[in-house]
Amino acid sequence: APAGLAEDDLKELIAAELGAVRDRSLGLTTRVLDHAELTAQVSPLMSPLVWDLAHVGNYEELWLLRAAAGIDPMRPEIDSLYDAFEHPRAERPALPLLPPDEARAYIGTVRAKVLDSLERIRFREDDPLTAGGFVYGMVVQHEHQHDETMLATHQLRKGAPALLDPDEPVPARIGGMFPTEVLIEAGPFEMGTSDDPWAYDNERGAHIVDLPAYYIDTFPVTNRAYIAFIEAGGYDDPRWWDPEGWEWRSAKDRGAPGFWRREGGQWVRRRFGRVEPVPPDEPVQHVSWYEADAYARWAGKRLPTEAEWEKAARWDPAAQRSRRFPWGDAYEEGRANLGQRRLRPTPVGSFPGGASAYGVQQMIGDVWEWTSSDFTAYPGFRAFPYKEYSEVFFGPGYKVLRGGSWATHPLACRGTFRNWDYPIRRQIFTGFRCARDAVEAR
Ligand code: AVJ
Ligand code: FE
Repeated sequence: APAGLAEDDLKELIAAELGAVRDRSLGLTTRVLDHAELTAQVSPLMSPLVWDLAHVGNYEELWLLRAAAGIDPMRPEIDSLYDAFEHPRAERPALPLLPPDEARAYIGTVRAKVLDSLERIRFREDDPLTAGGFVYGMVVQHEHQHDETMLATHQLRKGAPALLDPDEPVPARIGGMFPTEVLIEAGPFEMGTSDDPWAYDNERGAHIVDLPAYYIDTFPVTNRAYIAFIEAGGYDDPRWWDPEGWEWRSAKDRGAPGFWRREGGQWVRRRFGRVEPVPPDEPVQHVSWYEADAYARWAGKRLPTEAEWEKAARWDPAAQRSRRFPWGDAYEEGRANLGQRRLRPTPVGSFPGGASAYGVQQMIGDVWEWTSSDFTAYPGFRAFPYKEYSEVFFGPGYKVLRGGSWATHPLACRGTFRNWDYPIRRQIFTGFRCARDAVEAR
């Protein structure tokens, strides 16, 4: 977290993180795929990878060169190509996009000018754009978010595997007997943030929310548990489904999470070009909100609200304050599966050291978790620095996801971070956990 750093140290951190995220982006694009694959569209849901690559550079030019440093546009004629609002994803392959070598040269030139201007710029506490290095943090996070999107494109792509799974080992197991759910007592907690320097507008500001008591699952729902739902006929019983979810399920006769199929009497899944048996202890991935909602009803539970998720993750009842991460305020390696250290979620129980004050585990990393909540503005919300990051998406169409996935970088993840998507979507790295009402003894 950049809070409290001297300006020079903050600039050093920013330069290092800009370098690291670019290395990640190139490792998902020009280093592993040829011209044809970079310019192809693998699904109408996704951009050609070469679009993401030039888009992150164009966004960096807009915010770090033009807005922050006052430098004239380099190539104003390409702005509209990379404006996500002018051209929906389905249209992007038909645009006269920069070819891969030109895209790489363009983003490299932008980057060189950014590093040059970073030395001269002053971060001013009275200027919200540069205070605490905010706009630089925004651009670093933006590129990491697109890298996660690019991983979803890789997952959808056909053909020989392009990505190597670093497959970092998980910490050694300690203990091992955990309750299946945890009681969160009734009472107020602080939701959102007013002082996280790189938080997005939609996470601000901190406000008190009072919740009745509830139970929340210790872990995300596993493949083993989800297979029990499938085998109990869960996909064939409209009692469990939201009416719109039943329609979604029926339109294509869906009967399992994305990328799964039945082979030789067992469930297998395609993962980045390789087929493997579905690992029973991993959190289920690639489920839509409708599938999560149906499972929860079948299990006699429900999805947690966004506030319930955040209280279980962040509130420390002894200290009467909210933490930035479940385990504390600082990001620490070895407490969560984040940052593409593996190409998969880890089995439940892999990170007991990442538990929240209440003992809820793996809330950060592994899989994005669907909540029952629509994506809406917090009290006193003000769009900053532009309406198209969050504000235009507020409303009943989108459901909130929390916690980040194995593909989310630690800089784009924290207990307050809010993600959102349509309830039918499951190409992203989504899972869920369940909750239920509790009636407290008097
Ligand atoms: C926050 C993941 C929904 O990918 O649409 C990227 C992030 N915003 N470029 C998205 C984003 C602008 C956004 N999500
Ligand atoms: Fe973007």
